[in-house]
Parts: sequence; structure tokens; C-alpha cells
Amino acid sequence: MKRVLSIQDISCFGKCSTTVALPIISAMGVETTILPTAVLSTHTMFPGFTVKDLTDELPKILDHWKTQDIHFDAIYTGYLGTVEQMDIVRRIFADFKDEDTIAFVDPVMADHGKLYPAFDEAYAKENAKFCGAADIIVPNLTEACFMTDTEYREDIDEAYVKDLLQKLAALGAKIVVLTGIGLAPGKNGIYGLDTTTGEYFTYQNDNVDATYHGTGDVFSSVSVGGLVRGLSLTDAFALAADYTVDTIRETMKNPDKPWYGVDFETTIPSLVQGLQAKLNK
Ligand code: PXL
Repeated sequence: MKRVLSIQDISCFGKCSTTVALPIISAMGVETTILPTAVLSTHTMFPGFTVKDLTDELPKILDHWKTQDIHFDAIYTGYLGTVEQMDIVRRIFADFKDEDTIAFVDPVMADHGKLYPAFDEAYAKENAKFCGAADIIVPNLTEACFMTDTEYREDIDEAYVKDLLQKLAALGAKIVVLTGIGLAPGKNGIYGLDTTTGEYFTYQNDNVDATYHGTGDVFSSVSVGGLVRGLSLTDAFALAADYTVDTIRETMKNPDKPWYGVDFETTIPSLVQGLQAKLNK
């Protein structure tokens, strides 16, 4: 069985990061190892959340793992709390990444033109450097702008997106994928650049007019799961985009209106079917 290492926080309530990655990647038939970087009472969109940083614990866990014969097919990072944790992940890449291991970095720190409460511009610059250590990065538009000193725009066109992708590629990753890119009114999706071939690729869905927390984590988790199961880049990202949209649509039907996270639990059967259909192609 393929194995992914997911490195991100545990937000006990709120459905994001580890509590999204673990069930989704597992449902895709991939063993999921977790490395929790912090424990929070909720994610940081709730007022008054508590945080216990786990940076000190990480080297001990890693030293123990080094005594065991553990191989990861992908190392996936999401929300990291500090620059020191980025340095630890660089060491994890050095110690645990083989030729066939995918280093997948989602530089979680911002959305809708703004940084999340715990971060500042200095952190964004460090995240840009950190992205250079990855094979694949999947920033949203806001994160990409913060990392490349680009003006954030809501009215985007293809020239703006391609320029942003080139700037992201210059940070060093082989595959750069922007999320939240709608190329026409009423559309939303992804736009990527494979620097190994120089080819751009895009996948567009009808835009769903709702925003929920944790959708980026859903997208990244499915992308990683799909890639380690052997899907092509375009199939993995299409599966992730479709699943994210389906899940948002399902969540909109929930009378409890859970703004804090999406109902990915409801749509897991369709994810598994969608993966199987792509694997059988
Ligand atoms: O969904 C991204 C995320 C993960 N973890 C924590 C967060 C956020 C976004 O705000 O606060 C703790």
C-alpha cells in the first residue's frame, strides 16, 4: 500500500488540516502517517482558540522514525505554524525523501486577499523560500500574491495567471498549481504549469457561490491521494477539483449551515468511485 506523510496541525474542532487529510487520504486506499505540528481547540477562524505548539516534539518523533525502516510515497505539508517548522520539514525532505517521493507543499496562510490571523508578511516570504524545496506547490491566488509580491486582483485574466505561475515557478518547485482560478464569469478551478515540459494546464468547473473553511485542505488531500495512487497530474487535480465542488454543493444543503468546514464525510463514496473510474480508464 502507498503511504503519505501528512504534516500539519490538529484543529480539534473545525474540520481542516489533519482531520480532513487523514480520512480523505485513507478513503483513497493510501496509508496515512500524521505528524501533528500543533494542537488547537479549533482552527484560527474561531475567536479565542487555544494553541499548543508541538515543535519541540517533532525532532524526537523523527529520530525514532529514523530507527525504523519507513518509506513515504509523498510528504504533504499544509498549515505550519512557524518558520522553525519549515526548517524541520526541510530536514524531513533530506532524511525521508527518496527519488520517488513526492514533496507536496500547500503553503496555507491566506485567502480572499488576507493573511490568516497567525501570520505576517515575513512568514509569507519564508513560505515562498520553503516552496522552493517542494516538487509540487498548490497556493491559492492570495497566497501566490503574497509569495511573489504581486498585486492581488479579483478580476483576473490569463496573462495575469501565467505571469503569476512563472513567478511561482521561479521559487523552485517543478509543478506549480494555482487554485481558485475562474477563467470566465461563473467559472472556478485551477491553473497549473509543469516546468518539466513548459506546459500549462487548467481545469474549470461551474463556480459555486459559497465559501467554507477547509476546502483547500480537501483539494490538496485528494490531489496527494490521487497522485500516489498513480493518477496523472491532470486527472489527480481534476478529481480534487470535482470532489471539492461536489462537497461544497452537499454542504450547502446542510440546514445547520456549518460555515467552519465542509461535509466531506457525505461525499466520500463519490470520491472513491471517481478515483476508481480514473484508475480504470
Ligand atoms: O484550513 C487551513 C487551516 C489549517 N489549520 C488551521 C487554520 C487553517 C485556516 O485558517 O487556522 C489551524
